[in-house]
Amino acid sequence: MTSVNDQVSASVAPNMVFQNFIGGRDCPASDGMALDVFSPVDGTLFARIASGTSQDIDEAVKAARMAFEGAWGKLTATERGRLLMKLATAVEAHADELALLESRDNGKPLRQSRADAIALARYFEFYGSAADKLHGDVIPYLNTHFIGVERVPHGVTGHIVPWNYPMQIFGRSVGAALAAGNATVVKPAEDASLTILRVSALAREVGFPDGALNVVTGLGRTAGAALAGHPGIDFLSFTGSPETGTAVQVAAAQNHVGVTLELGGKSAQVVFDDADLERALPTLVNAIIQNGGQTCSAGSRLLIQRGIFQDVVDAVSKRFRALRAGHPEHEPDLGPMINQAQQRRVLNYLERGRNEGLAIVGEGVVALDAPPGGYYVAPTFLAPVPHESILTQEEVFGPVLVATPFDDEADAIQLANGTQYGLAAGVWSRDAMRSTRVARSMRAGQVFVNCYGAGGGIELPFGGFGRSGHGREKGFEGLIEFTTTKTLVIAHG
Ligand code: TXE
Repeated sequence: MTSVNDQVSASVAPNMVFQNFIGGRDCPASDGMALDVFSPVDGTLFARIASGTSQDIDEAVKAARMAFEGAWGKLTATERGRLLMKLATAVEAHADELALLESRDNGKPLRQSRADAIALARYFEFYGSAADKLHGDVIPYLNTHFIGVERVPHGVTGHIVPWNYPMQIFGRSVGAALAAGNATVVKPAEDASLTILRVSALAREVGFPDGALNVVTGLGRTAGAALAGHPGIDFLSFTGSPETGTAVQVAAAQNHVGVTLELGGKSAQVVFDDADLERALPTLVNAIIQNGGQTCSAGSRLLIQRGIFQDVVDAVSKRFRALRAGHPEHEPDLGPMINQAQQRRVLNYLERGRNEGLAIVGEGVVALDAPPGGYYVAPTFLAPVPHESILTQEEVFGPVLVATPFDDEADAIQLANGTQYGLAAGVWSRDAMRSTRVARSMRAGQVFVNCYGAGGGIELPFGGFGRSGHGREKGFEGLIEFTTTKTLVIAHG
């Protein structure tokens, strides 16, 4: 029997081009061009993907429209749900293969990739089982009329997915869209397309009608922009940077369609002087180290009450010094950054922090097993960092944590809410009244008390305020986003 390792090694090679998936078929780019994909693990050429064109996007939108008006659109909600459940089972059965593929393509530690694959299966299960529970309403109105409000899909939805959690973000957005009855066109990130292509092949195997799910790989500025601006798209979902989010929203506005934007954050964890530190410390560190800090909801700012500031800084520094960035298949604390541009971006932020005179108080290592060409960054903890610092205000998207002291509850709330972002927040205190008060004052889409990022969060509405974007994904709220209503007014007397 071939091992998962042999299987994945045989399926990916620098001379192999992974094709688009349009109308149930693997298709090369319309102009035959392909993009090189470099492995973040060692910087070598690792695979090639189709460099999708606007013509490919057009083909994919047409295929989706045909499915929506044809075989896919004719299924009942229960039948759609069953297909998603079958896909969930298939993803779970292939979790080891998907995890290894993701770790090689994206550089995530294997355990994180595996967790992503399991979360993807759970998204399909959650949305599959919700598909036929999406009820409409009846409105009491004139006695002579019956009013029904039906929940209907938008039609053809476009999904622009980033590279940091390809499987999870694909699952939360495409899973919900399909459950609601939309046909979908997906543009994965150029640095992490392979698991999404593999899952699309599994969708074909379990019986999804051709065209219900289409994937066009390639560059954001070509394939991504063509998808965002395509007049045949009825709704868009985007996760990525605020700058690209603006371009996607402008494109959506030109076509008068809605869009959900999830654009990252600068989330604070507030540690009061009565916090259970034994419980808090591992979570405070993990919240920034998970996925190398390339997590939209990373806990990238610590706000610590002044009386315990130095003690907590010392304890976090100690933990940082034990952290190891290394080869994703050797169980490191974190793998490499996704690409050289992201590695440079993080190092550049650290340089700017040094220029501001900030002190590094805890630094991990790049392990000896990290191949020299890979995009590794040592985890870095800086304290004290003023609230106005660039490192406190801007999303670094790397393993960089900053700590700022605060005096009292009002001060903590003001600092926590004092960036342009508003995605997540954490509060650590044994005082239930205080932690509830503070949590309710946070301008963030999710607030955790005495925990952070607990569970996979598949069932929990997620999204931001301000620069973190708008609209909600995950949970039942995420399903609603992929529908609109149709009101039927029926005269009967
Ligand atoms: O993002 P982009 P990048 C943040 C994070 C990171 C920064 C830059 O701070 O350091 O963004 O990352 C597609 N029209 N986040 O450059 O460009 C692109 O192909 C349509 C936070 O990778 O936003 C990819 O599929 N699409 C974040 C996706 O957009 C376009 C996750 C995201 O890429 C496009 C990732 C265009 N003109 C980065 N240009 C989070 N919220 O979790 C690019 N794309």
